[in-house]
This record gives sequence, C-alpha cells and structure tokens, in this order.
Amino acid sequence: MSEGSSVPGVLRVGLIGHGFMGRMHSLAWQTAGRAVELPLVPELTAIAGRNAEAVDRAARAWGWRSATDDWRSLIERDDIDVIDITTPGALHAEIALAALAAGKHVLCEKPLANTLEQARAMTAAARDAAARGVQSMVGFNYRRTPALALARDLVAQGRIGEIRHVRAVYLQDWINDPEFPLVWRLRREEAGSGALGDLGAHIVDLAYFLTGRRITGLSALTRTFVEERPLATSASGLSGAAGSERGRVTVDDAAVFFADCEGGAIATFEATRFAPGRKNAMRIEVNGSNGSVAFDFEAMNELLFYDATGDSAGAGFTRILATEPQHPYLDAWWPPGHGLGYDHTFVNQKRDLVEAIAAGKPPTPSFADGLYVQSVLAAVQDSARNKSGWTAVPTGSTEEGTR
Ligand code: SOE
Repeated sequence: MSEGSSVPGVLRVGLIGHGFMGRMHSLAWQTAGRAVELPLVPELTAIAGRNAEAVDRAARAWGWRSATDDWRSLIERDDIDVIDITTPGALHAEIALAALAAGKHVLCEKPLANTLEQARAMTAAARDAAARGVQSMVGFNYRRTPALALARDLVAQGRIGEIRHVRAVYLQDWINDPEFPLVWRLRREEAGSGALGDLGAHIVDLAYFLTGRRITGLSALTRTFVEERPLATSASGLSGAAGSERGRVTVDDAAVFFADCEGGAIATFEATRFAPGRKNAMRIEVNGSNGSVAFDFEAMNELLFYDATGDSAGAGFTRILATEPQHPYLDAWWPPGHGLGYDHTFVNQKRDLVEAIAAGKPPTPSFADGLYVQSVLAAVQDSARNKSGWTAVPTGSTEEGTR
C-alpha cells in the first residue's frame, strides 16, 4: 500500500484514461461512496490522460482534484492508494506493473492485456503484490449485474443441475457503416484484438463466472469484413469524425468459436460489431439437467429461469425481475421494479473493490481470472489464424483462477 501516507477512512484514487471508460469509472467512483456505506470513502484524487487540454476538462467535469498528461506522476505520488486503468489495452501492462511495484492497488479494465505474455507478467506481479497486502482486480463489470449475479447463485445452488450447454453471444453494430472511422479499437497495436477482446472477453468471463467451468479447448473463426476505413480525425468513446485519408483495420470485426469445458459441458460463443439493430445484446444462456437460466443485457434487470423438475404441463420460463432488496447488490439501490442501468454495474464493482481493500482480502475477478480469459482469446486467435481445427487452452496459465 502507499506506505506511511494512508488517510484513515479514505481511499485515494488515481484514474488513468479519460475516454468512454474513464467517464464511466469517474461516475462510479463519485457515486459508490454516496450509494453505499463503504468502509473507505473514495476520493477522486487525480486523473491522467494523453491530451493535457482534454484531461483538464475531464477533471473539472467529473470532479477530479487534479489532472496531468503524465500517468507516471500518478504512480510516483504517495497520496494515491489505488490506480484505475481505463486506457487502451496497449498501456495496461506497463501501467499495472509500475503501479503494483509502487504498492498501489490496481483496477485494470478488460481485457487484462493485449498479449498472453503481458497478462502472465501482470498476474505474477499481482501475486507478489498480494503477499504485501496490495490488491488487484480486472474490470469485468458485467459480473456486477444483479440478474447475472443471481443467475450465478442459482447455478451454484444446483437449481439447474448438471451443466451441459453454455450459449453466449455479444452483438453490437456501431461499426457496421464502412465509413465509420478507424478509431483505436480497430487498431491491433492499441487494442490487441477487435470484437474478440472487446466483447468476446466479457462472455468468456461470464461463462466461467456463471458455471465455474473453464474452457479447455476450442475451434474458432474470425473475420474482418471492412478492411479499410477513413482515418479518425477525432474520436471519443464509440464515435469519431472521419478524415479523407484511409488506413487498414488490423483487428477482427467478428469472432465465433465452439469450446469444450471442464466437467463435460460444451459451449458456443459469438462476438461481433456487425449485427445491425443489436446495440449491446450480450446474451448468455446456460442449460443444465434440471433447468436453464437465460439473460440479455438489453433487458438487464431480468433473468429468465426454467425449472425442468416440476410438472411440464404448467412449466415455462419464469421472468424474474432482479430488483428485489434480497437480490445481489440491490440493498444499495431503488425500490423493486425501478431498475438499474449499465453505469450501476461499475458502481457495484467499485463497492466490491473498496470492501475487499478495506478487508485486506483479494477481490474478484483477479488478474489470474483475466489471464485465463486472455489464454482463451489467444487460443481463438491461434485457431483462427492457423485454421488448425482444435486448439487447446493452456491450463498452466489458468490454474490460479478464482471465481
Ligand atoms: C465497446 O464495444 C464497449 O464499450 C466495450 O468496450 C465494453 O466493454 C462493453 O461493456 C460495451 O461496449
């Protein structure tokens, strides 16, 4: 921890990145201490980003006490306890390694890194840091959707029996237009991969979160439908202005794969940014011997549950509105039926992280969990590149995963 300088009752946050995710995390840090009674109150101490003017503006608008265009200065400051990384993937490893070495807790956005090697180094550093009481977490925010946390509880209680199928898709359409500019998410050197790492990472993590089963092998196909796009003259979040020059898209636009899982279950996955009309359709269904759970983020407050153990004449999917006070995370929120949104998943994430730090316990998902997902992403890329048919997911890298 930031030795010798911690302030009782306060957790001083340094955020790196001020794009769409930086904005989402800022909002969540601001809200977490107000929505929930936390053991440590987050203080928005400093924000860093590449563009000095933009980061100054972001600091003023989002309530950060100071701003800088040099992320390293945040690591050097002894009045920062936690570093929150929301930059493009290319910077995750360098920042996380520096922060952990300096004794800062780390929250790192998904996917953990751009390469398996980076993810391995980050996980090893996180393990060493944990021995010194320094915590780390990877930002798979969808785990903090109440309906999905409820699904996980139902599966863990054995309500759907022995798991046989996982069927997961993550569909968006924001680059369907071939004239949409070449933003950083479409460049391999910045993002590592395309729909695969951006969207596929979430559903690989959720399949594990819901079932506790890891993927052991897979066969994959990836595709880039639009190979050239106008260069971006400005970009923010998932939008940008197009210039007249063009450049190459160097990531996948879509990825599909089927997989073998521990315990005999089989799974299918599809991630694409080319599904017109599907805005954020992150859908996952798990079928077991005694029933099913099914979820679609476009109706994020609902979980469908089918109980196959009763009388089939009256059976059907039950639509559970996951907004009751006894549902996961709902103790902090609105009366039944009032519903949560995308931003609340980040607030719930901050809550879990702050509580873990205060308790001195490792939060989940850990960097080891991020490394597991990274090893699946790498296997997808290998399988698709080599047209090799079956590709094993290396288990050595994943054995420390937690859930
Ligand atoms: C863009 O595709 C994006 O913002 C992802 O980067 C997020 O992880 C996902 O939650 C929503 O879509």
